[in-house]
Amino acid sequence: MPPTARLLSRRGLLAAPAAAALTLALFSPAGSPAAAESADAPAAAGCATAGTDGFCDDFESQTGSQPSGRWTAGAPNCSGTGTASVDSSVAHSGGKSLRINGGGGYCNHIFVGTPLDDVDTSGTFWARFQVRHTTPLPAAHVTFAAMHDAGENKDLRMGGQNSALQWNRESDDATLPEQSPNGVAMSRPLPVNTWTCVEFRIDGSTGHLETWVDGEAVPGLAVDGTPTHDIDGQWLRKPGWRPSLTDLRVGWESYGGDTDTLWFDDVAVGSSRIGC
Ligand SMILES: [Ca+2]
Repeated sequence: MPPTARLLSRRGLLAAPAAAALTLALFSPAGSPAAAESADAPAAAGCATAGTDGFCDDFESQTGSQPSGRWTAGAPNCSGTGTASVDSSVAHSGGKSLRINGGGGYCNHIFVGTPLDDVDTSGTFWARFQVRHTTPLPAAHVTFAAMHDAGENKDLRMGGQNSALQWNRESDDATLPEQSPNGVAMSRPLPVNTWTCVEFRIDGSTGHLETWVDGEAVPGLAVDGTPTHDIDGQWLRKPGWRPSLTDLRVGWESYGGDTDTLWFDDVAVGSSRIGC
């Protein structure tokens, strides 16, 4: 509440609802980005308001320490110290989440994945997960989510580089945004020791992609089909990329020596925006 409204409210000159309305009038002009975002993003708590298609998993039905059901833990190519488990002490919803102890170096990677059979990825589909971690994204490249692209038989990866979030296409190592200072500045870090809502939309028919963090679009993490220097210029140099995504994995892969501990919860995919 701005000082004027607070003062009027405290003096009894404005009832609380009127003061709130004044606050909105002063700080939320119609058509502002904040107003548009709140209109676009449905409120969601855990899996309560997930859509009717796709899936949402809050991990509450997991009964053991090893992920089961739709989830399979694995370490492609080689394995080491990375581990995945169901954690009953840290959760975004309910009492359970998925915990990743991510080791440094490629062969200490670990992922927990699910097929994307529930959702049509040939057109637009949406994904949302809650993530919490202990260590700021490092300078070196890391991945904490990946999807298998059957068209390229390679992964589409989400992670970090230069301390900010990034997408990476394994087939040609293109990054989104470009890793120039201007590009990195149009992404953002992933906060530590708090839950962060990550949403993305991918259109398999156009290769377009958008990303939101805590409900806010991240301009550097978007492909719109028109090459933009520092953002999707490098990405679009590969013509005709139309991902055919068959699974969703969360975990940790470190191409330098960086380690992290991460928790994932309320992982959802669907044909419409799920919200946070
Ligand atoms: Ca949970």
